[in-house]
Amino acid sequence: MLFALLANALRAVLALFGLHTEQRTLIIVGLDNAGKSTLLYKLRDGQVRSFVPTQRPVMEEVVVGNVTLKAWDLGGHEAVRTLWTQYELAADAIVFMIDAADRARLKEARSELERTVSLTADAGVPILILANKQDRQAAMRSAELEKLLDLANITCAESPLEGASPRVRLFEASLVSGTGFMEGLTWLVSQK
Ligand SMILES: Nc1nc2c(ncn2[C@@H]2O[C@H](COP(=O)(O)OP(=O)(O)OP(=O)(O)O)[C@@H](O)[C@H]2O)c(=O)[nH]1
Ligand SMILES: [Mg+2]
Repeated sequence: MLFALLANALRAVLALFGLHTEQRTLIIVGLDNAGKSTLLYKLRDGQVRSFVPTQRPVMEEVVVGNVTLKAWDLGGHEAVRTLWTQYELAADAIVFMIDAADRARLKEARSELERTVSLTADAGVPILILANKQDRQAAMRSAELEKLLDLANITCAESPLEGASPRVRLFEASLVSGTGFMEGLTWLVSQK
């Protein structure tokens, strides 16, 4: 008992100095232009910068709370989407990025989301949907997006027990304004 208390206290102190963190694998997917690379580097450097479209998987280690995430940005163009499955099957957590201002491509995003949710259902991998670009006037808010994505139906086969957290959650975010994404990631790493 005393030993466990001391070990926990030691872990808390080490975490404070960044010396002890739990490691998990995070996969960032979503259509091209959704903001995946922007998220990865915002998490790494705290800044937004511009990128050429991602051609191959890129990994950065980032820390959220006291969890160290090996975060993989897989790229979203059709040609690289073939890689998603193998990475998703090895994921501890997934971020599915959506450009909330792009109505024209929402159907395409929905179909990729549905595939990701069903692929990871057995493993129960938590999925954070980030409805990005909320700084844009055309951005759809969460209520509309949940309806258009048909989120209730996509996840209907796995309704959580009453009071339990759902496995798939949508958060509004803007990487440019710096809003929402950290709340979403904090929820994601709180899921075991
Ligand atoms: N207005 C606005 N633009 C954003 C936001 N986040 C990212 N962008 C812009 O969206 C564009 C695409 O961002 P990327 O991060 O390169 O997108 P990606 O998902 O990595 O795209 P691929 O590598 O092609 O799959 C860039 O011009 C970003 O600056 C945001 O929160 N608001
Ligand atoms: Mg990219």
